Amino acid sequence: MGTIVESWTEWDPLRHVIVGRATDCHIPPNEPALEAKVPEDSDMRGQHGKRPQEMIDKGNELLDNFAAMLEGRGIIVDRPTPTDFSLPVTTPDFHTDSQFGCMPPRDVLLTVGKEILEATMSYRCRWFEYLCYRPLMQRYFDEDPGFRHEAAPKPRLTDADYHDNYLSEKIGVEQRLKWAAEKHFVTTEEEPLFDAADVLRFGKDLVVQHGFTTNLKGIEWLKRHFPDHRVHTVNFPGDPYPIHIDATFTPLRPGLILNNPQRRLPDDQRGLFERNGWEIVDAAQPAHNQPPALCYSSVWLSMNVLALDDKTVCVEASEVYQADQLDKLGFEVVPVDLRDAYAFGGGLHCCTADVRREGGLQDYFP
Ligand code: DAV
Repeated sequence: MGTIVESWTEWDPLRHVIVGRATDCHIPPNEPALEAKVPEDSDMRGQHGKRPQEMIDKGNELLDNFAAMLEGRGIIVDRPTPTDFSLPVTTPDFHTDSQFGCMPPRDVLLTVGKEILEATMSYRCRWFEYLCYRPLMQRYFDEDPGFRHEAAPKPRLTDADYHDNYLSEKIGVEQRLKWAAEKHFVTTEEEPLFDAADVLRFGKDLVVQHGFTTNLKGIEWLKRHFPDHRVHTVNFPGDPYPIHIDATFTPLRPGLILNNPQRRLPDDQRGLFERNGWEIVDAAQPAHNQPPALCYSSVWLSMNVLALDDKTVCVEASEVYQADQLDKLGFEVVPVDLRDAYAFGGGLHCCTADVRREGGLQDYFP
């Protein structure tokens, strides 16, 4: 009863959120999009199958605690309904032997105003992940007469979607950085592709990362889909594995953005922010030298923080340098133990998706 879907930014006061689950999460078999993303020295190379149950239980415990903490602060929390991720995905165009999970709703669901848009995704193993959120979408549809439930066109994900020179275990970081600088990513321009976690919401402006999981056609599709927004394309040439913007570029409040110092926004893409007096500061160093075991993401999940409002930020509890920096920038820092859930698909921003934040549509870059 009484759901309202509406969220325009990453920092307005959070009132209702989805928190993912680690349940039944699988390491999917190899496929082109994964081949390009799994770091060359990763302990995940060559492995697939259901993740160890004790790690899943621990991940769920941390996600449940995070959800309970948010509820304790008066925020409504909903959870996805996992499907059976051991099932294969077969379409007329591709087959893969198992699926992924539903820990990072941020990758799948893009909330813009009163709309929640299901992203195309670009991994075959994540093709059906939206189904985990359909019970919630149906309920929001019934409860909120203003809710717009949208889905981007499902992609075909044939081999034509992937550059085959990325399909090698040994490319080397130097070559990857060269390709990133040339904007040569694993996904081709065959059809529109995007993950929701490549998009940041700044009121009337949407900032979208062009990289492995979002191609230029995907960004063009978003432009046509949101004609009342200004959609800006950014890329971060320092990132050899560019997926998702939320461990790279993190807006915290109007006028302030954290930027990963290894993945700086190029000077020629800073105009929008500089003209409007926004400050882009280097994020603090991560507290860890290595990601946890069986984790896709880099140590920069340190900056994958969740803003509860423009003065309060949830930071992973072991990320002491990031917490200290945010404290000095004037935020109330809420430490959240989540590191043992990183392996299921990310940090505090990844494992959530907005349903409602207070505040209406504003133009921050007039
Ligand atoms: O730095 O590995 C992680 C983003 C997860 N949504 C990284 C990017």
